[in-house]
Amino acid sequence: MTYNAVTWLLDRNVDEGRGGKIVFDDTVSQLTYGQLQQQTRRVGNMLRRLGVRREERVAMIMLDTVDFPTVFLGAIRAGVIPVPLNTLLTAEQYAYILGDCRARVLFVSEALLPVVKDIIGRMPDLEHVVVSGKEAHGYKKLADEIARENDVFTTAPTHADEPAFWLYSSGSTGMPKGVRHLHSNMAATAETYAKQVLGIREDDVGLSAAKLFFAYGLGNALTFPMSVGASTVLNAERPTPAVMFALLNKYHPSIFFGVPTLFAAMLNDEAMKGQGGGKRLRVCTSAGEALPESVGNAWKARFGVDILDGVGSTELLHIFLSNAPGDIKYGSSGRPVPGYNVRLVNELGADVADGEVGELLVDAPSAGESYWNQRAKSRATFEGAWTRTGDKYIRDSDGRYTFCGRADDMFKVSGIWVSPFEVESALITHPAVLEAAVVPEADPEGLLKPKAYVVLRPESTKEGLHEALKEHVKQKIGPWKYPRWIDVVESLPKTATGKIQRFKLRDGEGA
Ligand code: 3SK
Repeated sequence: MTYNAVTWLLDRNVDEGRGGKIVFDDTVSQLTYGQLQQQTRRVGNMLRRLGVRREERVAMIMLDTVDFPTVFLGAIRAGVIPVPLNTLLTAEQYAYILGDCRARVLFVSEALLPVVKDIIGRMPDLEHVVVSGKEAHGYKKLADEIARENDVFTTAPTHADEPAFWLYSSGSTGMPKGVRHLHSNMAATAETYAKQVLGIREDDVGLSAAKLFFAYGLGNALTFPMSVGASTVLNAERPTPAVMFALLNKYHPSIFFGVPTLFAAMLNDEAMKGQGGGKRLRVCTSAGEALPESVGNAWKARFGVDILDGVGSTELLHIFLSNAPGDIKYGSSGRPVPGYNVRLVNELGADVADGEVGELLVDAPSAGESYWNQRAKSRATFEGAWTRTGDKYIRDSDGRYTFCGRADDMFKVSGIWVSPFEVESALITHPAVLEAAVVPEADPEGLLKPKAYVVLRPESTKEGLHEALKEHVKQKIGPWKYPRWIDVVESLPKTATGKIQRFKLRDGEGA
């Protein structure tokens, strides 16, 4: 039995009569489901003409415009593997990944070409560069290449269990790893989280702050709307509060997919104080890092809608633990998404009881198959049906899960576990603190104690701050957990998905 993700995501919408409906609007161009179907068939023909064969990889360094879904879905239709990459990497990081995945074609947005120009000549497998934009700068221009083709194309007879696309996961250590996702994985995230938690429906209009190259953004802005024939606004710009408020007020999306730092920045932005969330907004989602309770409450008070905080991973493609409409507890990641089973285990692999900290393992219908060319890391992460997340969680007697930090970020003070996350959560309840990161630091005796890096709110002063913060934490969570040292910094080092990179602070390179 063959199964190609594009038949389910795209062709089904045309077959069901939505060919004339706009699916993507990037504020400059729009695409209907019917136009996208034609364009992806042309991309399939183009890839064949360029000599790309099934299962070979094509890299995408592309901004969120209508060209992204055209290339991504066109490649999948042809059985070719698209590898969307973070648009904020350095030339050397791109060189590593292009070499690792042996990309035959690079699709790149014109604005990002300067970053990769100098490495193109030294990628042994790379044969073509196709530029999305007005000028091709000596390479192939995407619009011209597509225009040369016709839209008759036989979709590759792929299998549901066959890799469809790769996403690179930037763990806390080592080089990024290519996670191989299967044709059936997109439908798995849509049928579970999108339909059963978000209740996504055909009349929804989505807006995602997370870009399409992130697993979170790919689900939010491509898989989920297309799974029900809905529409999405794409944003090629940096998601600043001003940009997001402008899009909310112009397009009135019904679902806004954000991240904690953005929600906090939007709430704190003085220039945008009177701005609303748009007249259709019915729900917001948050992922990437735990959403502080104070941000969830302030957002609900100002915009009248809840933020559903959840947690997902690149390895599992989207969210597997989430709060749900009518079942929200800010500060908690919620409950397992229907269709996902979770366990909390100790160092011996035994299940822990409610109220005890354990590592979170997930049995997921959307799990990646493996990391490309990384047997040891694949074995350590994908253990049969279970995927190890490396996240420490605690489950309360109501079945809700609360994040306690990364497995490798926890540390002991006087023999007692300290979760950096708990100390950070206490710090950001102080009115002077916008963001905080906590890492272990050895005292003169060589014993570990918490050290904090804090970003202050614009109006705060440093006078008396250190003592005030220490006292605040002692009061909130107990005397041994307070940070013995506090550094005030401009910003915290974070991954592309917004997770604090504590290992950089531990190694002294990030602040
Ligand atoms: O960081 C997350 O929580 C997340 C959520 C959905 C998909 C991917 C990721 C990394």
